[in-house]
Amino acid sequence: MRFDVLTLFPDLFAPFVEQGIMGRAVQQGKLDVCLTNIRDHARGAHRVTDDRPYGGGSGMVMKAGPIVRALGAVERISDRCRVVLLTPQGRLFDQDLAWELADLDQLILVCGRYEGVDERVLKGFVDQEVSIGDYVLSGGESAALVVMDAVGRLVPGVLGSEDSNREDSFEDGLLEHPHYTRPRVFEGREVPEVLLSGDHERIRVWRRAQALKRTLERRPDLLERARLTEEDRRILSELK
Ligand code: 6GU
Repeated sequence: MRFDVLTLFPDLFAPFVEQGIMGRAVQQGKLDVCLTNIRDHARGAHRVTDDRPYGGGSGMVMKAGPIVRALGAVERISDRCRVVLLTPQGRLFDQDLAWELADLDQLILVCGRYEGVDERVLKGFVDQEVSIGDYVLSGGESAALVVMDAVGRLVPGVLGSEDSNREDSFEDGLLEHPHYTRPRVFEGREVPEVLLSGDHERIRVWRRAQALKRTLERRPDLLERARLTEEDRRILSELK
């Protein structure tokens, strides 16, 4: 899968693209990350990319021209391609949208800066607006990294073992059970006995109950959409 990022700050992306899971996937050719500096498509000696808002008010607005020309310069490798603008006005990003985007061959991420982007970029040049949460960022760059991380790891072959996705938080709509590793006692705190028992069925049931308990306590909203088995419902009614 290919990601294209249109940004005024392409240098911000290097450490994420070069290291960790993403770095390995790029080296293995499973992911491709192409950075376009929007300023390279601005005109005039000063390469201006923003201007004052019509109607007045504080802050600056990103000009349509440089963004639209930058989009025009991006090579389209497939029809299975989507142009996404990162903006707090967008659809809330979640695991369902991550799966949907992971099915594409190419995802073009446009990072807004300043107070916003000229509205005329949205009509005809952008397929979808996406927000990563209800808080204010100073630009879409960190949001683009979040989207690339969440989407990239769903691309086949990017994670070591294919099914590590399935066990992750949110894949069945629940928070994860707690994890422990050595030592068995850390500053007087012991690992739960069940995890040392070697009884795989007991461990499975305990973990599931822990996941349900945490979700009930911390994110009860998730339970309404979670995929629950009969066993899950029995455990939940006991917890309540
Ligand atoms: Cl995608 N961009 C900006 N600027 N702020 C945000 C956001 C995106 N998502 C949440 N806040």
